[in-house]
Amino acid sequence: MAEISNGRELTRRDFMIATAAATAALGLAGCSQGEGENELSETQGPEEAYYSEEEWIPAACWIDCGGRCPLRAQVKDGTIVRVKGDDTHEDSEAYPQQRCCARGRSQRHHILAADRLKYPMRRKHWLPDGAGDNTLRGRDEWERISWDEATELIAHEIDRVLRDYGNDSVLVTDSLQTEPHVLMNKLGGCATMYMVASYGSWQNGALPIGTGYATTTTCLDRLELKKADTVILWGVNPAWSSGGNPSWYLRHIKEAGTEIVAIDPFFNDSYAMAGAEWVPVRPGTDIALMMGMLHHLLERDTAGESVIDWDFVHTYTVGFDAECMPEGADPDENLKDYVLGRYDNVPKTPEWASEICGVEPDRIRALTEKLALDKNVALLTGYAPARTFNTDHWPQMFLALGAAMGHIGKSGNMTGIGNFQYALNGGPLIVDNGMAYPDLYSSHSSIFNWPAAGSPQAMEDQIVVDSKELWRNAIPNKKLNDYGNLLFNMVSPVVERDVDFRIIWSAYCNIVNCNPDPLQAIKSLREGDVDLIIRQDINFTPTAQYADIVLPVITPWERPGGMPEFAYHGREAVIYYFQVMEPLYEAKDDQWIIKQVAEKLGVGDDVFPVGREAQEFVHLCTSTIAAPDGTVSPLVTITQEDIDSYDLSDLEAYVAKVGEAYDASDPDAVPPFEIKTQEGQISVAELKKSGVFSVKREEGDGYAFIPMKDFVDDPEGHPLDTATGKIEIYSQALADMINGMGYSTIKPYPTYEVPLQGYEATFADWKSKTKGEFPYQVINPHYMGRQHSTMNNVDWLREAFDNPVYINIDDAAAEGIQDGDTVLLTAKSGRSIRRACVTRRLIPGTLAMPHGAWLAYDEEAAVDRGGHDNVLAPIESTSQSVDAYNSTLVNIRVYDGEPLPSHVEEPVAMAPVE
Ligand SMILES: Nc1nc2c(c(=O)[nH]1)N[C@H]1C(S)=C(S)[C@@H](COP(=O)(O)OP(=O)(O)OC[C@H]3O[C@@H](n4cnc5c(=O)[nH]c(N)nc54)[C@H](O)[C@@H]3O)O[C@H]1N2
Ligand SMILES: Nc1nc2c(c(=O)[nH]1)N[C@H]1C(S)=C(S)[C@@H](COP(=O)(O)OP(=O)(O)OC[C@H]3O[C@@H](n4cnc5c(=O)[nH]c(N)nc54)[C@H](O)[C@@H]3O)O[C@H]1N2
Ligand code: SF4
Ligand SMILES: [Mo]
Repeated sequence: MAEISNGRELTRRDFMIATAAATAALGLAGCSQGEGENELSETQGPEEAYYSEEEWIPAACWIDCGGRCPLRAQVKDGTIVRVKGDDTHEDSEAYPQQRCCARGRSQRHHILAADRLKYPMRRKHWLPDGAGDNTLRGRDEWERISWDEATELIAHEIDRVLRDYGNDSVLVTDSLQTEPHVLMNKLGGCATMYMVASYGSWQNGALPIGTGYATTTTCLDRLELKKADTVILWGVNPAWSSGGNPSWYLRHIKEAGTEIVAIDPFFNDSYAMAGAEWVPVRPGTDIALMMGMLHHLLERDTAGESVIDWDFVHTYTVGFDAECMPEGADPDENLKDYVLGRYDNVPKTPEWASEICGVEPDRIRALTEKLALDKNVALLTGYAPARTFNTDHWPQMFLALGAAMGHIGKSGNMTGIGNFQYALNGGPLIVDNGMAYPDLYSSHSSIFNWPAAGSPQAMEDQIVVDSKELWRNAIPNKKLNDYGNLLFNMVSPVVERDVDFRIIWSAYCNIVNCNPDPLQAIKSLREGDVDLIIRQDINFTPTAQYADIVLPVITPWERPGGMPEFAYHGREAVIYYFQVMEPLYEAKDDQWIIKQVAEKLGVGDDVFPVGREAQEFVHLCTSTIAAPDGTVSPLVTITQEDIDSYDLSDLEAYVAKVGEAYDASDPDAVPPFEIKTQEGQISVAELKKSGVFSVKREEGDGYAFIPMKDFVDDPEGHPLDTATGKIEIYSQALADMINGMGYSTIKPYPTYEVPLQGYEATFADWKSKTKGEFPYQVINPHYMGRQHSTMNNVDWLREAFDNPVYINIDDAAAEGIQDGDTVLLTAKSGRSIRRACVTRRLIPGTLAMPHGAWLAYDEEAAVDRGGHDNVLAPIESTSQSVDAYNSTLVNIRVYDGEPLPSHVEEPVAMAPVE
């Protein structure tokens, strides 16, 4: 077992290069960064390693950042001495290197960190059979236990709870199929979770109106984006939240002479890099802004100007005006008349919009010029603006604005999502990394392919809970407002159900950290009847800290390699990685853990019948490349020699078993996987050597992607998947779905709803504009220095990216706050302290608190010292129950307690068992 502690082998030079590059490229001017001499200077390693020709081995970067970049690790005597990015070929626009970001370059400091979980641990006052003291969760002592004890205790508890309470009492807390789901499904099923965290109101607001919520289906590809005259970036920040190549694509778009406009409360680093014109807008007010723009256009239209593409509107949409209503709908329920104020006597003029959104009326009018009919315009947004209360009409209003000017379905035009995975480069995957298991088909996520993913429970019967319902209702009241399975868009009218969660089994999602109101979560966990919380994790994250049994897991650096679970690396590249080090301490593979528990439960050893080595082989065989016409063929050439080089005995046995059940007469049945040679584009040896395969792109290569082009070219032949076959600016399906959930109700067409927590709610009196108790709106930009909570422990990243709260310079002056002051933020749900970064890059009245820092709650002082965004975030729900982090209401003042040190000097939670 390799014993490597934090930073031991790192050189000062490593550190200097990484931080200098990162801060130079992305640091915000005017903010205090860490000042201390870095600790790593004591840890001199072999300086010559930097220059040596030691072999570079392809290594994984796997976190949920939206990217998948190939890393290359230099290994010496079993230790990673350096990490670099893709330099396998010259960099060019047609054939870019798949470059990694500062987080990828810092993975060593994540994996080799001193706070790695080392051994299985059990909370001292936890006892089996529900007999322990749960009030001590998060403040108890820990003791080291053996794997045998840990898995025995878990098996005992699962067996007991299944017998006494049934399958619905075991909650596995991730919305994807994780390893614990696989076992629970074999045991008859379990309750699972749905995250309303990510896509905001695009998640359920997009499909019913005829668009999508993914970049792959709604964004132009990177070469098509260059054909736009204007790109409107509406709340997107690839420089921070889409690492890898997207920022570079943005640079090419800029260099093509494209005008770039940014509509955002925050002048982020992407806009700065692209030299964008910034239109500062208040959080959660974009619908009002869009309505103000549309009102101006309608007025000019009435005056006889040709500013609206009525042909487009009437051919491709329903509900925009009384002339194109869907059958059966009241013509007096259309967007145009609503915006003109015919229903509520409130014309949604630029002046009306300005009072809400903060953009001056003339600027709102001028903004419409950017979308002019005779221009190619890309209206490109992300999820952040829709992660606010009462924004169910965001996608619909956005589509309406794009449709009004016909910026849909044509070369150089789009109205859609272009952030996160595949940012600024939409379109179906050209190369795809296949799947890990041979018997079920899914092109994107092999997690869904795990055996027994389908449980004996019918999907409609499975209990699915979102985090807000879990903490505020299901645990304390044993009641659940059940509205079906949102993940699969299987929403049904709400019914109240009794629930009694006795075991929470949590791998991956950091549930105590990344969901609103962790203080309510902790209260529920201490006071409710959950008998056991199991946490599998890499570091001692907040979810581990509040658990009962903690299990250390290995990372993709420490287990047999292969291809990543998700093909997020963009449509043009696939990557391959190796195991680059031995597992640290007693950390184990998630699949190994599940097998041990399964064995103790007598389920047999076939929970994961195909091991990692064979899973890697299946990935290689099933990875594909698409021709420009969409025809798919194998990507990797597999020779008999390749087959012989793998131990495939488990795969052979499994395939034989699956094959027995295959019914060739069933047209839906997938033929059994065959272990055979195949001809592809790259050999296994070549792929393994470089760790990456990319497709060269050029204008006219046939891979151009224009969302909705088929529909716009031939609306009859290629109708959209909606009730009317058109873009539904009036969507009964949307309204029915959301109204059925039982929170607030919406109309079938876009209206402006005053948000539960939004700009208006910052006032005690709106008319006189008298501010209330919580006068500021907080947003949570996804932060360069970590990926959600992951890597918050990394010293390099902490030093490169301090973790302040950003405040506008005028607000700071009004509050008596200086740059670097420690400030206290107070919201309805909790309090947090941070150092202030005073900036001109934020609209007044808004604060930006980077997302994902770990909760470090001081119970005595009732304050979080970790800079944790969710301590402030509201646990309430409106309409589709989006987690509404991006307009959390707070007040801010200089903190009168101990000032905070810089981020790199802040303590990292350490597993107490050494
Ligand atoms: N480094 C890093 N990268 C990540 C992640 C991470 O945690 N760290 N998380 C990944 C995940 S899972 C996701 S879902 C994506 C998230 O990525 P996004 O959904 O794009 O979210 P953010 O990066 O938070 O915000 C993008 C921009 O929207 C702006 N914004 C916020 N609220 C509003 C609003 O109301 N109106 C307007 N117009 N703009 C607004 C912010 O100021 C910011 O400039 O990022 C992914 N990438
Ligand atoms: N306030 C606020 N909250 C937010 C957001 C926001 O903008 N503001 N954004 C939201 C968004 S968009 C999202 S997607 C969610 C994300 O929420 P989460 O998915 O909960 O966030 P992560 O930090 O990615 O959690 C991943 C966890 O999995 C662990 N992990 C990584 N690899 C492995 C592995 O191989 N095995 C095991 N067992 N564990 C592993 C990591 O250590 C980490 O603890 O957060 C949401 N929360
Ligand atoms: S963008 Fe994501 S996958 Fe790529 S190096 Fe950064 S953290 Fe890793
Ligand atoms: Mo997300």
